[in-house]
Amino acid sequence: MSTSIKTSKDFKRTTVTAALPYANGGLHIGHIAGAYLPADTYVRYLRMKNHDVVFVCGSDEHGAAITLRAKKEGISPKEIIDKYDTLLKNSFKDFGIEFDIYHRTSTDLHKETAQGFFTTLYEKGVFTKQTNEQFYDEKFEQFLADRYIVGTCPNCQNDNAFGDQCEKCGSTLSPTELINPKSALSGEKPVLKSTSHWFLPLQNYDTWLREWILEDKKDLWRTSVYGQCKSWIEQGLHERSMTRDLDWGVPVPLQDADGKVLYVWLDAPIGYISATKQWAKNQGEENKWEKYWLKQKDEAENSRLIHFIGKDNIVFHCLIFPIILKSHGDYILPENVPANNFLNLEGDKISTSREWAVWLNEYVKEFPTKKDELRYVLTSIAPETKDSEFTWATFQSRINNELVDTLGNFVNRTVVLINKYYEGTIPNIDLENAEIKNSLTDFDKETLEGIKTQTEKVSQNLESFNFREGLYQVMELARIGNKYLATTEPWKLQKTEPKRVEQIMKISAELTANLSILMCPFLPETSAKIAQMLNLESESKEGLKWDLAGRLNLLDGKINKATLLFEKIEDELVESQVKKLEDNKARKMQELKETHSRVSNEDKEIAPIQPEIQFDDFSKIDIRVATIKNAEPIKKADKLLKITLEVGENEVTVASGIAEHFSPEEIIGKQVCWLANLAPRKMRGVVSQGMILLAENENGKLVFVSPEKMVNTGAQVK
Ligand code: B3M
Ligand code: ZN
Repeated sequence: MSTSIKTSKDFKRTTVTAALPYANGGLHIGHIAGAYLPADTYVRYLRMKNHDVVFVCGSDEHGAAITLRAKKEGISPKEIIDKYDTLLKNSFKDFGIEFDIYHRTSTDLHKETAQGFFTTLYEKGVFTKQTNEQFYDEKFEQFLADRYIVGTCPNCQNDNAFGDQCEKCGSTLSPTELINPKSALSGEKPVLKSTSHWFLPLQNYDTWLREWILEDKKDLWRTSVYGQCKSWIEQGLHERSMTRDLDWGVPVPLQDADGKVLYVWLDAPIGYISATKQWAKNQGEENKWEKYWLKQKDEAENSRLIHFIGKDNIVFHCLIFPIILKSHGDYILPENVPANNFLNLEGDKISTSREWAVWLNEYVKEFPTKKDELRYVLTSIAPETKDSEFTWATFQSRINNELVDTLGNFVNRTVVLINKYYEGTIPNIDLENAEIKNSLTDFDKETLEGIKTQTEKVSQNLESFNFREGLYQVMELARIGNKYLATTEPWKLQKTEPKRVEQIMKISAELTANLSILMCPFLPETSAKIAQMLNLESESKEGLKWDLAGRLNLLDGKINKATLLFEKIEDELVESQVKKLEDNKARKMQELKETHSRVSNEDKEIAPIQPEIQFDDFSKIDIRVATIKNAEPIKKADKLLKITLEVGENEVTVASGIAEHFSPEEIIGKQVCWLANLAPRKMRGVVSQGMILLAENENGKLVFVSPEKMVNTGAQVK
């Protein structure tokens, strides 16, 4: 039996989550359109209704992708997550996405919460321990998490599919399904090696999922979400490993699990819970989180859980996380998961690696007064039912033709005329008075009815997560207003029928006030500007109250002067933004090409090989492994560092021309190869013994020739 559509009024409270962005990159408009803007719009609506809602998000700081990036940048995962957690948090804040808390999964509170979940499920016997073959990189001596394995997707032949997912066709994969798998660390073919992990047997929940989703959510969840769940369930569910051989993540809280961490997709959704716990702590009410996550004694007191995500996260939020919550037993389950599809950009997929993206922090910095414009465009083209596309030309046309010419024009004419005809005083007409109503024309009544009709339509669409249609219905009210003024033409009647003009301007003012309320969840800054112009008092710090919408006597007394809501987007802006994208793409492609050509040996120019020598010649040189114990600059010698090497029991000094490539502190402790029996020579007052061996990389930077693993100093290099 499918569940009837319940709305916010059917629940005491709502817990809204937005997908935790990985802390290894910035936010682009695809992320915003995909999950965060719809979530923020929805929560603003709930707050306007005084509904008890908590809105949580935070940085997803574990997972292979972060360790990959750390390796690539030669820094630690901690440095990566600290850098991007700050960028993510500031980007959301500067754009006006207003979470109740933006937490992070590297905190101890999250670790305890996630480990607690694992232990509960473990003690309930939910997991099955299996020893199986996993891909292992022999060069890096590391098991490879799914994300570390790259290969060809068996479904769409995409050569850059990951071991867990193909981002091109969205299919979920397992590493052994990849064609020609390669390690993302060493680039070499990984070997299969046995290791033990704890699996979640999804197949054991098949009957429950068929009831909980296929029956109960049939008319409740979006078709695309329901359809994806249906195909997963009908394809046949199987166990999935919930632990990984990684040195970065939430350690598995078991004795025999050294070096193993929780699978990021087990730990991350629990991040919603730990975020709510932290939020409660910040409120000084440590247990306040419970009513937003735990089943209450009286089921009617249960919070409603809504997950806002992109379509690539559906399986984790609709199948895996609910199974974990259900297995635990104390938690509520998601009521709805209004996942969006993907947003494309200027005819291509948005790509962080190719820098084919409009970054949120860059947009806010370049257009600090155009946040609502971006909200408007992204909601108007939101990929709610299928992928959609952002172009700067669309950005321009939507703003100029809809925001400026329709919404801005109507509001401006109404406010200007009321100031012009009545010095800003709203005509004192009670539109609910029967006698007044009878004196109105049919067109007046139709227009007033439009206020109520549009209020109903906008409410219904917000309640059913149809934000694109909801915003369209807000704009429909602005179109009704424009048509009303254009048809009644009050500016022609002012001298002959002043009383009639008072009616027209009162109706226009009340319509404008309703516009301010209805647009508030979608365009908060514009709503506030209109409310300020109309002196439409927001009753509390949350701003306007939703229950004012649809009413006809919201305004009385004086209003303020008109202020400009939007300015036209000029062609130059569109051209410069498209050029910026093209330039970025060209630069990135050039970089990738240069890196490729430099690294691919076949076309690399190398220094000519020295004349041939005999083995006896070679056996004369003596190269040893040494450890750099100390390093310091040499006075008046910019290029030289005075290096002290530990060689077995001895210490030797070498003057090495690497001062422009390394700072002393960054090389202390490094193991190097040292040419031991090169005749000593005096350099800038330092007697240099032997020579440290270095190579020059593709960028002309010097790199040490070091043993692959630590060895005793003094060891001979043969
Ligand atoms: N970190 C975001 C992504 O897949 C992922 C979401 C976690 S929500 C618990 O891009
Ligand atoms: Zn694919």
